[in-house]
Amino acid sequence: RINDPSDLAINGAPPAFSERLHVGRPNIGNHEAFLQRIAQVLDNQWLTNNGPMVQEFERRIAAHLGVKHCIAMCNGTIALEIAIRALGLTGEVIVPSWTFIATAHALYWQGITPVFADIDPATHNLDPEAVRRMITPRTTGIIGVHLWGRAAPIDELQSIAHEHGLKLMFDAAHAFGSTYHGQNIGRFGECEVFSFHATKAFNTMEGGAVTTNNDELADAMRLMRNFGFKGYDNVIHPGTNGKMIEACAAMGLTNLDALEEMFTATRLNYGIYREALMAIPGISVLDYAPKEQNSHHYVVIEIDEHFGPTRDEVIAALHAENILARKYFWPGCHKMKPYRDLFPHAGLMLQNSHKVSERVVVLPAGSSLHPDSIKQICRVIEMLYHGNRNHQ
Ligand code: T4K
Repeated sequence: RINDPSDLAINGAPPAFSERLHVGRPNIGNHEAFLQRIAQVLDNQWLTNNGPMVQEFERRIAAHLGVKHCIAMCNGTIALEIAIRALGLTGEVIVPSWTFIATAHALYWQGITPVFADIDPATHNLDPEAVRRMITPRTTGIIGVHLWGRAAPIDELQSIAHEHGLKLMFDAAHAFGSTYHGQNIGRFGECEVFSFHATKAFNTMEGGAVTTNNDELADAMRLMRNFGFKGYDNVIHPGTNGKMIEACAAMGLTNLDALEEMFTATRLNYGIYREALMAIPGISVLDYAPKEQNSHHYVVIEIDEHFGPTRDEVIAALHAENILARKYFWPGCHKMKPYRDLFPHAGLMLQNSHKVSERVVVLPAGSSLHPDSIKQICRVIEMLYHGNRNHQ
């Protein structure tokens, strides 16, 4: 039990947890059902290349989201790259800097310049006014990111795109299970791109998908995902290998069956964290839009000067307890090596991103995390506050 600052590992006590707690612990559905599906894959002797599991997975995802097309892919990054190419984006594309590096890389990898726009510090999502400021004659598109599963300001971004003749798509890597104005994420913009990586609320181990209501775009992406083949021996489009394998689709179908259960657990866990942490001075818990649905998969807190220990000291203290909290997405894409040389002065336009990046801590979560562990993590954070000389 952690009842006093002297019980903390940084003060010489044993760690609060004997095993490491992870931010990205996978949510996993029924093991038996998964193994049965894997047996089916082996019996089928069809392991990849648009097999029956992938086709069923695509049908079920499209129906679940209420969108015409779901094109399953091997991961979210390749799905982003294919969507960007299928949309014909070139020149400059506006993205937030406060996102996982894959959003920027998917553009840069294709010779497109990611132009970083600032965020709204209350939601961590793109600030539409900041997007306007970054438009130049070379801009061809905007990629909004629904960070932490909270929808980007879709209507505002759509108006800007419309006004300036830009293509709008979304990186929905975090947003499976989220809504915007009560409608499922997955059907906005030209297309939306999901990641189903192991660490995501809904996972296929590795995997991703693009969803869209645009028939032509869907056809192009299906070709591009499979080297551009239309039938045997006939390549009609440039392409790559973006295919999802059957084993991943089997995981996806299994997890889809368990979605309600998983999200109920993550929602409850988020609530326990929130209640315990809100009472501690200097800590704020990033909330989710109250009228919208969300997987509540991410527990993101910000630490300000009233807390005492700095954010980095908190991370170090949590790691000493085997609580592997992260500072996603510090320091921001614009400060990562491939981009900081390109945009040495980007920071001037990205002050909210910078401020948030210095404060954020992402805490362990996931449906398998026990509420008692959450209470213990919160006790550690509380004792870090009380242990600070300034508060005694
Ligand atoms: N756009 C956005 C906004 C994204 O967040 C991402 C991915 C993408 C695009 C690209 O989608 P993908 O191409 O990945 O489908 C992880 C994930 O690899 C990445 O998918 C994710 N975002 C990102 C936010 O997190 P790392 O480098 O931080 O992963 P790693 O290995 O440090 O793992 C995170 C934590 O999870 C660790 O504490 C270990 C734990 N973990 C991880 C795995 C894989 C487990 O407990 N079990 C596991 O199976 O990037």
